[in-house]
Amino acid sequence: MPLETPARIVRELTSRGYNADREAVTLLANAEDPDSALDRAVESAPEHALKLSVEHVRDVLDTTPTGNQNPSVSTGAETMKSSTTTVTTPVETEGSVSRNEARQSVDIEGDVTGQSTGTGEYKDFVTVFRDRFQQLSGQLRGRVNARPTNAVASMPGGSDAAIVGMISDIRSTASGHWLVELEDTNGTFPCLIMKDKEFASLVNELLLDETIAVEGTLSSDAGILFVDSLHFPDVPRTYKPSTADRHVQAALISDVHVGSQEFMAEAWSRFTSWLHTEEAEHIEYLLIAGDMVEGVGIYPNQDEELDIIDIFEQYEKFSEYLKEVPGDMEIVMIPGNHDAVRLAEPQPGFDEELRDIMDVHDARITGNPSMVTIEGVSVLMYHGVSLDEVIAEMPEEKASYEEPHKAMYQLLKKRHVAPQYGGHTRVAPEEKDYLVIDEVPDIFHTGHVHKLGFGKYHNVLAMNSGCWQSQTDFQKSVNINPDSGFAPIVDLDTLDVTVRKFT
Ligand code: D5M
Ligand code: FE
Ligand code: ZN
Repeated sequence: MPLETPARIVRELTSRGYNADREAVTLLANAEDPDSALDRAVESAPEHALKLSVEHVRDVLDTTPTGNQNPSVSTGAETMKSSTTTVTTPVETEGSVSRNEARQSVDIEGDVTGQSTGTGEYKDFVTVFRDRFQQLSGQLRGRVNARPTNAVASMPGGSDAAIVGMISDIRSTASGHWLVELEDTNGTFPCLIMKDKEFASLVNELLLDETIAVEGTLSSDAGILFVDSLHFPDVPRTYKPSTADRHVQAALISDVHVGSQEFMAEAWSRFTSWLHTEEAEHIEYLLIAGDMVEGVGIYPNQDEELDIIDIFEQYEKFSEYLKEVPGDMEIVMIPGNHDAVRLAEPQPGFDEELRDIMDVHDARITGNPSMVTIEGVSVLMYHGVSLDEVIAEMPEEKASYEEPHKAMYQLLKKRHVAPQYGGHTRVAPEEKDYLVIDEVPDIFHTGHVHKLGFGKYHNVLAMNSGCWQSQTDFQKSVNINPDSGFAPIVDLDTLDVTVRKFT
């Protein structure tokens, strides 16, 4: 089989257990006899090497009789433009450009890995909820003149008052108004939102357990607060995101689901081959927001659709696919609900055994969620299990599978990645609440719902990446049409987005 294209070189190297810098791949592809050049490069590779370096390949090529160094180039570019997306089939190009590894930078904060202290006892839940309340009420207190619920209860009837609390109950009254009960560390207080208030439509955005502030007037017996205004912790409207100081891009993906019969191996390889081309030379980061593998026993009857039934074999296969990614790209990944870590959030990054399996590419593995800063741009990575909940609880126009980024806006507004406790999202009690969005991110990256959608919320780029799995039987049964085989690319210097399709 001729090996004239970078894509084939990559696949061949991968099958032999090697990863390579893009420049090394290009050199091999441009060699007169790529087949034998690759053979020799692999044979003479240093012992224990996982990655073929440019220098090594150059040495190998220098010792060959030289000939025509021009590769055969096949171009098949086909570009379709919509208002926000460019959809292109990958092109194989010549040239030998390498990424600027010296300038790449990745910092990680808010990672629970190795920090977990929770034992799952009741007191731990009390601790984590207190911490959540402290963090979020702190964000709100500067904006209203709030008093504790017990102090409000002893104020004279008719006074103006403000409360910051977690929502412990939402009920509609017989006359169609809304009774929202707020809880703080001193007790609870009933707050009435009249249906004719201009902000009454905000009630359908409220989730149990989220922290809000209200201002209003007390009833004559000071037993209830008539709400005049409602505040979310929110992202300031004037938030100015940081950007990179050079033209560099990141591919934001998630939900690879290796091991599933529906994993789209061809689309994946088209994507990774494209990463080796000149068109992708500015893409220096690959962020993967969870669900690397299909896992086992995640959903009922899932085993009927498994291609690989052993979880470790799934990760081994995943790591084979990871090797196809150019060696000079930085990869950061977090787990999702299909991965082999605890389901409860915050989820720690993978354990040593799985890290060993996946260390082919020096990928950074961190917890779900984590704040990852790349070249000064902070990216909050969160798998997104709570999105199902937000979508289920809210009206279509505020959050839907068709516009998953709007559900993300709600999380930003509530400054918490899993505001409602006790539904789909399992929360593990820790000393601090890792799920609070304490710092506003420049980019918020999630996945999980297998739909592609993005947009800006108060200047923060919310990106829900699609998946690399075609429609499963379950998804067919509930009419979920996944967006499979897309790679959204973000310019880190402008936060502009281009979407590439690989199916
Ligand atoms: O889930 C992908 C999406 O599909 C996410 O919105 C949940 C939903 N999903 C998929 N399978 C099931 C089952 N069996 N029950 C309920 N919801 C499901 P992911 O977990 O990323 O595969
Ligand atoms: Fe998934
Ligand atoms: Zn998921």
